[in-house]
Amino acid sequence: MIKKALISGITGQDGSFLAEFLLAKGYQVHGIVRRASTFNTERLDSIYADPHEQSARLYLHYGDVTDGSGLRHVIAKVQPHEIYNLAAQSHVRVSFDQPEYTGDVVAIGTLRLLDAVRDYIQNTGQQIRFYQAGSSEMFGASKPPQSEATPFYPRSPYAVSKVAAHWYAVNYREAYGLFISNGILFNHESERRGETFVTRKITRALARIKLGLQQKLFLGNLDARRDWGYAADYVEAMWMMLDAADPGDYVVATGESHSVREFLEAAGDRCGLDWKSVVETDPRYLRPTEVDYLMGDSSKIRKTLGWKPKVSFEELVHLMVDHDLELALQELTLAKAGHKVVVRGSSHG
Ligand code: NAP
Ligand code: F7E
Repeated sequence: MIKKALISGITGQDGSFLAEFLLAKGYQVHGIVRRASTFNTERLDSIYADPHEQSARLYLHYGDVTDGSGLRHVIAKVQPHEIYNLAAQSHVRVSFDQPEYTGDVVAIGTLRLLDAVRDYIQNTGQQIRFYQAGSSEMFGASKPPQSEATPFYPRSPYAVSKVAAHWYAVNYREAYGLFISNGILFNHESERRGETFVTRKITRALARIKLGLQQKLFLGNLDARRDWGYAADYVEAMWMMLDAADPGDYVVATGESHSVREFLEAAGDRCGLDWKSVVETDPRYLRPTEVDYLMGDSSKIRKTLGWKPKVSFEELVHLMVDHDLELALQELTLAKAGHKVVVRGSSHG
C-alpha cells in the first residue's frame, strides 16, 4: 500500500523540503496551493512532474485554510493517511499589521482542518495522522532553555495564534482520540528561506553587496537571539512524530543560540565583507514586542524518537551564503547584459 500525505503550505520553505523527503520515502504526496495571479510553486520545481505522467507521485490541489468546505473536498478526494498542517501567515512582524488575518489563517485555519479530519474519520472509519506546525515563538518571553514544560508567553499576534492552534490540536487529540502531534520547532533556515526573514535577508544582501549590486542593508534589532537550525533536518522530525507509536508534543531545536549580530559576523566572514560598514538600522523592522532569547531543549525528541540535527550553525551560514553568492553572480551576469535587476531585500522584512 502506498502511503498518502497531504501537506498544507507545500509551496513554503518547509513544505518543499517535506515533500522531497516524503517522496524519497516512497509516499504519494499531495499539496494544497493557493490560487495566485503568478506561479507560486517555484520551490517545488525540482520535484514537480506532469500529473499526466504514469510515474507522477506529487499532486497539487487548489485550496486555502480560510475555506473550510474546500479543505473538506480535498481531504475526501485524496483520502490521506497523514496530514501536515504547515500553512501560515508566518511572518511575525507582518502579524502586527494583519492580526485578524493572521488569526484566521494560523488559529482558525488549523481548527478548520482539524474539524474536517474529525468528520472524515467519523464518517469513513479511516484514520488520519495529523502534524501541527507549532513554533518556538509560543514561548516568547519565557526564559531559556525552553522545553515542552516551559509555559507559553506569546509576544505577537502570530505567536498567540500558534498557541491557540496548539491547544486546538491538544483538545482534538484528547476529546476525539485522534493521532495528532504538535511540533514546537525553533527557527530553521535554508537557501529556500523567504527573503524577508532575517537570515536570508542578510545572506541575500551581503552577497549582492559583495558583487556591487546593492549598497546598504537595513535591519532592526541585532541583539535578539535565536536557535537556528537547517530546515531539511527539521522536516525529518515532523515525519518522525507521525511515524511514532503514540502522538505527542515535541520541541525541535539545536540547543545553540546566536544573536542576529553573530549571524551577520559569520555571514560577513564567509563573504569576505566587513558587515559593520554596510548595515544600518531602520526602526520599521523593530517589533512592538520582541522575543529576546530563544534556545531550545530538545532532549525529549532526541531520547524518544532518536532525532538530532545534522547541520551546524556555521555550516548553515556557509551553505546559505554560498548559495546566495551564486545567485548574485547570476544577477550580475544579467545586469551586465542590460537586464534590470530589482533589489527588494533592503526595503522589506
Ligand atoms: P513559509 O515559507 O512562510 O510557508 C508558508 C506556507 O503557507 C506557504 O506555502 C504559503 O503559501 C502557505 N499559506 C499561507 N497562507 C495560506 C492560506 N491561507 N491557505 C493555505 N496556505 C497558506 O513558512 P515555513 O518557514 O515553511 O514554515 C512552515 C510552517 O511552520 C508555518 O506554519 C510556520 O508558521 C511554522 N514554523 C516555521 C518555523 C521556521 O523557522 N521556518 C519555525 C516554527 C514554525 P504561499 O506560498 O502561497 O504564500
Ligand atoms: O526574525 C530580528 C527580529 O523574522 C528573527 C518565523 O519563521 O521563526 C521565524 O520568526 C529576529 C527577530 O524570524 C530584522 O526582530 C532584526 O528578533 O527572521 P525573523 P522570527 O521572528 O524568529 C519562528 C520560529 C516562526 O515560527 C516564524 O514563523 O531577527 N531582526 N532585523 C529582523 N527580522 C526581520 N525579519 N527583518 C529584519 O530586518
